[in-house]
Amino acid sequence: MTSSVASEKGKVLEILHFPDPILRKVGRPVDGITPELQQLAGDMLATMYDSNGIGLAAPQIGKSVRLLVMDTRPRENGRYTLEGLSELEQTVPQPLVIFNPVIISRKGKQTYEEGCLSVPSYYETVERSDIIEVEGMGPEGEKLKLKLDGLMSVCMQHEIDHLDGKLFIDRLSTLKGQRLKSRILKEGYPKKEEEETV
Ligand code: QAP
Ligand code: CO
Repeated sequence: MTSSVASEKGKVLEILHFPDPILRKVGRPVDGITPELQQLAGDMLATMYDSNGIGLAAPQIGKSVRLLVMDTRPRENGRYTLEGLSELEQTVPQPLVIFNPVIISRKGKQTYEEGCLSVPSYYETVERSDIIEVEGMGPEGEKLKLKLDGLMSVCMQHEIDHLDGKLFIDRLSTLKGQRLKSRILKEGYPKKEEEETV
């Protein structure tokens, strides 16, 4: 793996859950890459892998900065494969670390049953753009321009929402969203042992 981000050595951080108010703050852009930000990206990857996630945004671990990490590659007994990834997805380096990501074009629509490490055990279908182009800065300060489809596109849009203080449960119909939020506020989240799809 040729990534300067030592995900294996990163610290596992605590993930904030809805309704934590930090998840509602808009993240500030980073000016330039620092060793602290590179360390943060490594810790976020470690945290994401530890929870079996495919994407994590800095506000989810309490940092209001415009940084997200992603790895949507299928994992087979500890190994990554590119099987099942679309042609476009195979062209994108993963794990992906991106600062200040901006969507510069969108095409078409797709739906996906999304979950979120900040809303554990709840899954709902969300409609988003199909193909997107994203610009941002990589972990060495290099300019990134990515074209994404499929799961990587969904995940990027979901994670950029976090940078704007938005959650996937805000993108459901008004009634569905309100019901889900009050249910979570009343019942909370299942404990790890009894975790199941609700
Ligand atoms: C966002 O979500 C996403 O409830 C990333 O018990 C989701 O990594 C993008 C997870 C779907 C695209 C499609 C959720 C793990 C992980 C849970 C995640 C859970 C354990 C969610
Ligand atoms: Co999320």
